[in-house]
Amino acid sequence: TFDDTYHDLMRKIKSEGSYKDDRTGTGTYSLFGHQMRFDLKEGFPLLTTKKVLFKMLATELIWFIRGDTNIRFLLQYNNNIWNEWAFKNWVESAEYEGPDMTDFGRRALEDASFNETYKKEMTRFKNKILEDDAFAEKYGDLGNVYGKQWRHWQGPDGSFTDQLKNVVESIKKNPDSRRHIVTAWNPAEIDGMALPPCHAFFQFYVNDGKLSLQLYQRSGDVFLGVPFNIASYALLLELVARECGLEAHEFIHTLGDAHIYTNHMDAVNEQLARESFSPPKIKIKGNRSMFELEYEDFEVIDYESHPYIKAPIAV
Ligand code: UFP
Repeated sequence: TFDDTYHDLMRKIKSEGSYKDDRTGTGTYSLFGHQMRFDLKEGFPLLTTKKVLFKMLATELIWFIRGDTNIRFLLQYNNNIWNEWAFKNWVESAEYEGPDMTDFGRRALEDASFNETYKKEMTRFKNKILEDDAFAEKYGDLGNVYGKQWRHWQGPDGSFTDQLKNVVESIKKNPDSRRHIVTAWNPAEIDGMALPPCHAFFQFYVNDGKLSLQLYQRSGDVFLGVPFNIASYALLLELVARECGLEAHEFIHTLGDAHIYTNHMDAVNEQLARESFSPPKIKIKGNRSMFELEYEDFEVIDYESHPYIKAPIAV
């Protein structure tokens, strides 16, 4: 099953991974280069040995596909995964006059009373993004993130490329092409980015009426990030296949630095001890183009899972 494919990676890191320090100061067990294959005929790869929040990855994917880079859209779905990046820009700006938020991520974990102040400031920030158009435009926009690279890639001469529309057109017109590529890795813009793209580069492949997608992910937090990344790209493959009148075949997930943070080991062992259920199915309702889809057009059918497992995120 899909869960086995994922559990194999966790087991392999446990047995063959080497200890490695990392940017966040947490420490990881890591190995370099691993590939997983998910055949979408078997269902939709939303893991069942822990609950994965489909709404979060689906609304994020729609956000990328729209080329939107402003967290306001995500907040409208109560999706908070990108908040910290926008909040950082706000509290570091000249206009911010609230309590000192220097190094808020680490301090919120270590200091309970600071955490209260931080949560209050974050709530105010979120409400202001939702209510105040000018504020949202100025402080909700993350700039050079996936949506921009997929839909408005800016070349050195200032011209824009819509990589996602182009790849859909090339799959339709010239299915045998070996150039069906989208890249979020834009070397000229990496320096100005808070988080250089993790899922950096993907390619489509057409054979016998079936479409496959391979992703190169340079860095994977195997416990927290990867389950999300698997479902997100499987969903993207479903959407592009539907758009092109093809059957969705394999999602191939290639990882560079595949790591488990040392403080996730107990959570990993808890998950490994669980038996999987059969995978759910995904339904895309109506006939809107993938570029106009709304979250309400998706339906996950028969998703049975073990409970969510909490683990600290490394920032
Ligand atoms: N990470 C993922 N998937 C993602 C994402 C981040 O696994 O989609 F955005 C993890 C990988 C790594 C950290 O643990 O976030 C990014 O840190 P770095 O840039 O140092 O690789």
